[in-house]
Amino acid sequence: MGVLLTGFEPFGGADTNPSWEAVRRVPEEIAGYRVVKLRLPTVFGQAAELLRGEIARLRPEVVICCGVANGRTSLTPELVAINYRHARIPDNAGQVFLDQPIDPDGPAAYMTRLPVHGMVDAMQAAGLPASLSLSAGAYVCNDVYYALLGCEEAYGHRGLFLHVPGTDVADASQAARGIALCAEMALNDVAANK
Ligand code: PCA
Repeated sequence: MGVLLTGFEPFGGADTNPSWEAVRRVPEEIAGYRVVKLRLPTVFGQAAELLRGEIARLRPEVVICCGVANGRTSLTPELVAINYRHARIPDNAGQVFLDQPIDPDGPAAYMTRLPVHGMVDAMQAAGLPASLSLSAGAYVCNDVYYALLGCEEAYGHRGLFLHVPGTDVADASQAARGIALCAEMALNDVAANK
């Protein structure tokens, strides 16, 4: 297998989610590797479970999960996933979590082992707005990221979360180019460190 890419369904009353609109537009093959795409529900716990199941089934080398972060002014690879849920906006199942751990027995945080600084540089060099983010928040995106990095040892993939900005900052085809660039760099990194 090659790359598993995910985006989210709409949430918070929106009709579309720019993360899924971008993921849909990524080519089906990157650097000779197959690309599989999956749309995740914006639901705490459920999205993470679905993701883990697909990783176990497909055994991809690289997994890049994408979500929208409205208000951001660039494409932002996320360095860190934290063991924390805190959001006033309900998820799509109506759940609200305030000030709680994701996993009471889990580590406080995980950091991606993929080259996020190089990804930012590559996206900028391609003329895309990009910068590093040090927090994926405490809503469903962070929940999925914590699960993604937490199962790397079990399944052997390398994971990254990438937040895309609103479409006023980067339209779907620009965001798709950014995702494809990050995926290519991740695949190269994995191949170089085999
Ligand atoms: N963004 C939300 C969840 C789904 C999405 O696209 C977040 O940043 O947590």
